[in-house]
Amino acid sequence: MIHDKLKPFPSEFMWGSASAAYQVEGAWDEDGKGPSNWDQFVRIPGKTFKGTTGDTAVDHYHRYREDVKLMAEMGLKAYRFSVAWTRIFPKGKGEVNEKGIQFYSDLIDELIKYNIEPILTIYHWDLPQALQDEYGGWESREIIQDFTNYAVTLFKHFGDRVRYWVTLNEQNIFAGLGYRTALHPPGVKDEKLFYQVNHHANLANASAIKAFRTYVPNGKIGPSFAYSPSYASSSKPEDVLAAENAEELNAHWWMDIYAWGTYPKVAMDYLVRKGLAPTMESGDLALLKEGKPDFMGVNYYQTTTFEKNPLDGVSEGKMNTSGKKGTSQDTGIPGLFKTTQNEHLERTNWDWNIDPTGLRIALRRITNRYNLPVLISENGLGEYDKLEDDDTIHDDYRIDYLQAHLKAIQEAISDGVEVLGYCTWSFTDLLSWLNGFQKRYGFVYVNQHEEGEHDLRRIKKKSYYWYKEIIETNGENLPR
Ligand code: BGP
Repeated sequence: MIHDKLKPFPSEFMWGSASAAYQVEGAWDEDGKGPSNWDQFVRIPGKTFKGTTGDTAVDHYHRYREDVKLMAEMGLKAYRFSVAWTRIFPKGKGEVNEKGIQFYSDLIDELIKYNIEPILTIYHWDLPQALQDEYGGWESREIIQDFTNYAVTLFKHFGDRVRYWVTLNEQNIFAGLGYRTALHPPGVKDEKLFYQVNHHANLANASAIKAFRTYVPNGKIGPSFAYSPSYASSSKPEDVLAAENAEELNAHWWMDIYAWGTYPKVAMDYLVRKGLAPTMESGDLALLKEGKPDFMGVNYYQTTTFEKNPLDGVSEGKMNTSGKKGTSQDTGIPGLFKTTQNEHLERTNWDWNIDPTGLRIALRRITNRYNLPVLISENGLGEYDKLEDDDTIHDDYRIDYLQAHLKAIQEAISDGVEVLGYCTWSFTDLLSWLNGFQKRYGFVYVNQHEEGEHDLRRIKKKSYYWYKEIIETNGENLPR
């Protein structure tokens, strides 16, 4: 659709930014916090870029007041952050750690003081290590009860002040990288277990949403899905079919469950044939149907292009975690699909495709299939930034990236999509899970590095002032 005039952004649009506990907080063993799976994983040699850890991260735990003040100065309308489960329950369950509750309560109050809407993510990948040790974490159905209990604790303490909630961040990524490619904890490669773990996560998600209705009846809740829309590499029908396979197994497999409580039929038939389908118990499907979200949270970074993959074709390829352009490899599932480079798109130094129109396509597909409002819970550009001698950072490439994506959102809104808000990834620079501190996303530079001097100073980048103006004008002056 080509519009001669675009609709304005809604007046209540949440101009936001996002983070996650492990990536910003630091203070990994302070004030009663227990160890998480990430605290343990990063200590295994070779797992992260130059062995970086979140022990200090960007020290948000001690500097949250300074960070929130920077948000307020910018005029930020919403801040999405996650709670570290191990601050609330150091062992995942049992006694509540009051100091953990206090930290998030203070953070929420600080945000509200400046009229910044808190968007609380219950789980952004940092599982209590105690639960991993006791019963394998997500591998066991016991997690459903423990996760629900943890979520209810948050509802009870913060439900009076927090209206927007995200249950699980990128379930598809933490299950996939944890159990398929072994790049995230617990570092397992087991395709069958991956589908089982994912089923448990679906049940935990539904169970928490069901409980939410009792404790926070006026709030809004949904998962955040890492959606990378599938393109076909050519108009050859076999490539189009490969892209259909990918959309069904990489996207509908999650979003159908979230929205409808049902697994997509063709994908399920395939997994049953392969002996990979999750084992279900009676009552599971009923619970999944009771977990309907208020919105679909979407983390959008890029699209993926697919072509036919023969039965003896490509399987797992390498991810680029070094920032050396061109070092990633294609991946695939033989008999289903394989990824291929899209020659129409530029790529970042970490080989992520830059595709603003893909975001519009994502929003359109979600709206057409599920008819749910969308919260864009993450979008941003990870790049090298240079701190100049005069303490400036000229991140025009980030401004270009975000501006083009905002334009695509406005076009989607003009198409008829309901978008609740836009959270950039991220507000301050933070730790990129596998890529260290050199892959930066923030509006605010943090002087933190793998090596050398790092005083954790906060410095506003050029993009900080750009987003401030976007917010002030409610996105009115985006270039056409
Ligand atoms: C998402 C995660 C974020 C964040 C972002 C950027 O998948 O939800 O936590 O890390 O991706 O990814 P990366 O840090 O790998 O560049």
